[in-house]
Amino acid sequence: MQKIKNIAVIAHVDHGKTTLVDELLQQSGTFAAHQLVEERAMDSDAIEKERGITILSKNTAIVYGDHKINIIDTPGHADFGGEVERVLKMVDGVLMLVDAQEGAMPQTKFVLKKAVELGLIPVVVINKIDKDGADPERVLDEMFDLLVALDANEEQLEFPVLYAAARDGYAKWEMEDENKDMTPLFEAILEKVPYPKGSADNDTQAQVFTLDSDNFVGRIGITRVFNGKVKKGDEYLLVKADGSKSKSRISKLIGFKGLERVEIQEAEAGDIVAIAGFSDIDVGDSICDPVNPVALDPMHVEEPTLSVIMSVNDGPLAGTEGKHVTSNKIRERLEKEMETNIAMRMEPTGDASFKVSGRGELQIGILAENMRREGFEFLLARPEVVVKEENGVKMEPFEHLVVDVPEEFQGVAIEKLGKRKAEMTSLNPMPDGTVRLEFEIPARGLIGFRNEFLTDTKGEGIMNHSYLEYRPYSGKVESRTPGALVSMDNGEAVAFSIFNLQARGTLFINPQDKVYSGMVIGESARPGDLDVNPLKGKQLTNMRTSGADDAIKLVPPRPITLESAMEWIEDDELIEVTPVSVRIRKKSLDPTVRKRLARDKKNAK
Ligand SMILES: Nc1nc2c(ncn2[C@@H]2O[C@H](COP(=O)(O)OP(=O)(O)OP(=O)(O)O)[C@@H](O)[C@H]2O)c(=O)[nH]1
Ligand SMILES: [Mg+2]
Repeated sequence: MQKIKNIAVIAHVDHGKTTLVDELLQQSGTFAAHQLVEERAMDSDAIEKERGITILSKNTAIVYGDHKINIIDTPGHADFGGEVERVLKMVDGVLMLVDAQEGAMPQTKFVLKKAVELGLIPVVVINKIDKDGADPERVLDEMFDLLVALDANEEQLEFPVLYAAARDGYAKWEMEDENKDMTPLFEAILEKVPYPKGSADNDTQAQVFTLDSDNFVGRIGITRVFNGKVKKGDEYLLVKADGSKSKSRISKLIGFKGLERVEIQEAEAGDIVAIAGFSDIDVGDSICDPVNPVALDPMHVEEPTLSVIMSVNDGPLAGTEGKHVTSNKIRERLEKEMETNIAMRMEPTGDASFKVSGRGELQIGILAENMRREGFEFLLARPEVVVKEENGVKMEPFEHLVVDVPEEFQGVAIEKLGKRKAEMTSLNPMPDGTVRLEFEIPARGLIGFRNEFLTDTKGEGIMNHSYLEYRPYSGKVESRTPGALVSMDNGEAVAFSIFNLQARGTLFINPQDKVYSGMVIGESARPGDLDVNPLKGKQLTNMRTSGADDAIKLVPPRPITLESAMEWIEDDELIEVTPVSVRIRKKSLDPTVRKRLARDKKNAK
């Protein structure tokens, strides 16, 4: 029987997980000498490459001495915490990375908490010790205190610690040791991570934790075998979360080797393999012995905290830019997403609209971004937190927020967060002259905060947050103050009128951009919406050429991205998403209807 270790690499965003996995792959000799491997090889998806972040967890396997090490690289952004929760149930140990300068951050706490709850002993890797501001001693203390605060047991408190610079390819047991290679980290994995429990002699029990597809064999379940064996060609029973069962043969069994996949004949308890042959295989499903099936616990991860209404585009430009525009197409696509993404939910809310829930704006934003790249077109409303009722009390999600600001911006940060119902829990001066402020804040208060925070701190503030828990509803929080500049006409924007409108606020559009009545073309400098005309040409002569028009010097518009739009919009606004554009519009395009609504709202106050 093969000796196997199963580990997940977990950390706050950007603390170096994917880079570390690169080095483990390199230094284990998994790649052939001539094989060209790009940086952060595990971030294989297009959006991951573009943004330099991991979105989906991915697994790989290396051979080190007489051991096989299955490694799962996980995402660090708080919105993908559900992904990490699920993966942790598939491994026997974790490499808990922490940046030697930044120290324990909100998502460090979140993932460590989940690991501790599952009884895993973290191998703490203090990474990026090459940084000028690195302070490994302090960070080690922080990690210890964090484990104490998380009620870790005696054994967990005696966690092993290594110091590393993943990018430079070394890890060591003591700071004084020489910077050599990753050998100490390999040793730590072999010595400190327990072997898988379970036995190849028991009845088969395996569980799917990620889905994948293959052009030739269809749906593939990436599966941890907990007991028994899985063999190509044999028949097994698939047990779903709802208890329903179906029998099928394994048509193809795939093992992992570095970045490659290889066909294998069988795999034993303890291993991680990809299985094809079950047409409706899903995340959380158990693959069991057909005679004596004992299903594993279906996976429950924490519920979504944020939701957005997605609906069919009904604006004047509908259908002009997208390929898939109907409610049926959107429904099919969302249903497909929910099969693999167990941290998200979807429910129809009308004929042509769906409520999509997830962990945060980025998670929902990435889904929307993927959809537009696939040719979809749709509208998104303002994100709302998922409010629950517990014993008759209205509850809402709270987040743990850490902001790092230069000292002079401490006052404004505290004041603005106060208005958003944040409570400060600590204030610590950092060695680099910044101040680290920690808060507990209703998730509602964070919507739209990032933009304001960056402006207030002249771009120097850094904020990070992660889900904490549900608490009683905290009352009204402040939202956007500036109004919108709303187009009152349909057509193409004219440079001359954009030039004149610059005095009214910040524009989102360029000359020649398509606009329509009710579309938001900028942020007003004042509160309250303003109807404006971006089509008005210069009154002098109709002989004017577009060349003359170009001569006007315009301030570059504020670019609208999906996520910045989700942060910015109000209840009465929508985002129009198409493969080529992201626009903001008023819910009701008719100016008279809008006036009446505004009046009603005012009277209601
Ligand atoms: N100075 C320094 N930088 C590092 C080190 N390791 C990684 N980095 C850099 O840190 C950045 C983030 O690295 P990633 O490996 O993508 O981090 P990650 O934890 O996988 O990030 P997410 O998957 O998005 O959570 C990259 O720019 C790396 O080059 C290190 O040891 N020292
Ligand atoms: Mg990564």
